Amino acid sequence: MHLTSTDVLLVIDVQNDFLPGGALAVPEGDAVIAPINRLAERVPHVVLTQDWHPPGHASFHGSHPGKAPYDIADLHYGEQVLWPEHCVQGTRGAELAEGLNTERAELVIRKGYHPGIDSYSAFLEADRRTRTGLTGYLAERGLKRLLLAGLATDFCVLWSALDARRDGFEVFVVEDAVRGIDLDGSLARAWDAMERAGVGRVESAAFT
Ligand code: VGL
Ligand code: ZN
Repeated sequence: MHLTSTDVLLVIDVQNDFLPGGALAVPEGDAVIAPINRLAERVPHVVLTQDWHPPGHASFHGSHPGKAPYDIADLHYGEQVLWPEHCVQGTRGAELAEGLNTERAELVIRKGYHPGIDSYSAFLEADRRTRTGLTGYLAERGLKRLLLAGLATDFCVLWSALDARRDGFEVFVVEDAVRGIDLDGSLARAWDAMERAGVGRVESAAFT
């Protein structure tokens, strides 16, 4: 696939807590690092996201007495999966993965920092009203095509891909540079939803 000057590698949540041994480990999560690092040397622009929750965040099961990890809660904006406590601001688990090449990152956008609102998407928070600013940033810089990589395929990558399409970007997910959590079939549903939304799939080897 031919790269152009308006292409961006958008790397979602490659943070210690999502890697093996982390608080919300994604199976094989560390396998995304090598292909992302290769892509980061080739794609003209690189933007990273960082899940960045305050202690006691509404997406943590511990913030809801009687709830267990992966239960569903009814929050003011709708249903929310309750996660183990993860990516707490300032902790080691919230840091970007050690092996991740961040040198070419032009922007690191943090999300999920409002105490009462989660944000899987890099663009629009879970209340579906609060914007992160990323659409404006990309638009103002004339960046048009997004290559998505990172964690997790069926949550933050999925929601970011769908919102990017809604905001008019061309979107490809780099298949070997993402890994999923897969709660009750969520991974297959995610690929399906992305296909229906016009999200393309590509292998990192297509950019060598
Ligand atoms: C994520 C669950 C909770 C993700 C973030 O990065 O996919 N998943 N917070
Ligand atoms: Zn989170």
